[in-house]
Amino acid sequence: NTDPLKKGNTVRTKHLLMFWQPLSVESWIGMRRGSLSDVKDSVNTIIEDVRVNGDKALFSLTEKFDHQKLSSLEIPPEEIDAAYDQVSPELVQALIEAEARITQFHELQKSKTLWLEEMEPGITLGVKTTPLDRIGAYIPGGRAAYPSTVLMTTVAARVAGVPEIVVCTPPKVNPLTLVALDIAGVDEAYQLGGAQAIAAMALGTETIRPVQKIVGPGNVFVTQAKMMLREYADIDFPAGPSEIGIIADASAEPRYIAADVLAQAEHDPNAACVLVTDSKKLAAEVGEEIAVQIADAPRRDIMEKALAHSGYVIAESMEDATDLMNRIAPEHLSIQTVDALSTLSGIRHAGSIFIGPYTPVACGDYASGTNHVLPTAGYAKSYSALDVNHFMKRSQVQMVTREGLESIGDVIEALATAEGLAAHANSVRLRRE
Ligand code: HSO
Ligand code: ZN
Repeated sequence: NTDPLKKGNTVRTKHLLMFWQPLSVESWIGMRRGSLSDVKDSVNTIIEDVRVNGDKALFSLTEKFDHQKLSSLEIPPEEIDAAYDQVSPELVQALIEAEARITQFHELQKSKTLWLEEMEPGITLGVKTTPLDRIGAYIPGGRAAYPSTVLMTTVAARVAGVPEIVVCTPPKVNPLTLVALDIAGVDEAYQLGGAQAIAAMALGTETIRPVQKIVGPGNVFVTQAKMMLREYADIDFPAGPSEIGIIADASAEPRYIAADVLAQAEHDPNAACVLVTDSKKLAAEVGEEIAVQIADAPRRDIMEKALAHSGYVIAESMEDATDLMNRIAPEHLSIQTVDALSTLSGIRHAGSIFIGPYTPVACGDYASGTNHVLPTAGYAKSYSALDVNHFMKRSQVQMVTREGLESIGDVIEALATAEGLAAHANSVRLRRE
């Protein structure tokens, strides 16, 4: 019934063409990267302003970009208290429940603070794990103002044991975000957005002491600033506009896939969705469903823009589909196949993976407990979802006895001498005498 020549089907078919099109993996990959370097110069100007003028630059840049005359950089604690009166008790409860599940899942990620293992007589090796001292989380404002992101970034740090957790978020902070800051137990919160917030946290100013690592999503300015300031503060990974990849076979439910596509598309005009399937029929049905579901969607405008660079890829087989999906390395991967766990075994690159018909991405966005701060634009090939390990570092430890030194002494002395480092060799030799 999608034949455009049949009477009554014209409108629907027009929608299909507009909203849902065949795509190549190459074009997807090409579209997801880039644009960061376009803002390099303007971000550099902002960074230098903050470096030279400190707080003064933060006030003037906030006036320029956010049109706010701040009286303090810090979000006044009274404002956070007052926010509770502006949100419903049900919403506060929802945040509390989400926080509890996120905490529970992140607790499971903690490794031992110290392990030691005797590798051979007299040679004991191990690893000591320590949380970072001070971290910063960036929480976007504007269209992408998410209280849930406060929980995702800061709970992971708190569970890791980071004693000082700083948040920056653009001024005119939404009351539910303020409540989330309180529930998460954030130590310092600043009403600062954009590249200037990243510069302040990385370089430090009179008011804001520098942090060791900056995490959280952001627009191109924020992400570019994170990349450029890595000399001063480590970062999590580039986290840009949201994406979903769906790998599905003929057994999948098109309505559910369409719903997940639109859930991703409503994030941002630059969000993107790709279905990889061996079923042409499924791809067509998903297109029809998208046309139906988008009709009265509140964020239809944004969705249409996102769908303009979204679509489907027809694979020759499900193995081929898996290979294509690994090349895409999507931020979110939804697996809708008869044997989803066997599909999972072939997947190598994805930020977060959602299995089966009853696991929409929204589960992980809010409340199941997994993190929603994820590498986008194919960065899932080399980075992992935000977790406790992002806030920890590991020191390797060793303890060698006289006996152990005897076992490895000859090897050390030989290699040290070959490298022309006589003092290294001597530090072993004199202990063996
Ligand atoms: N899908 C977004 C997270 C989010 N969704 C927040 C709703 N609120 C990036 O993973
Ligand atoms: Zn989302």
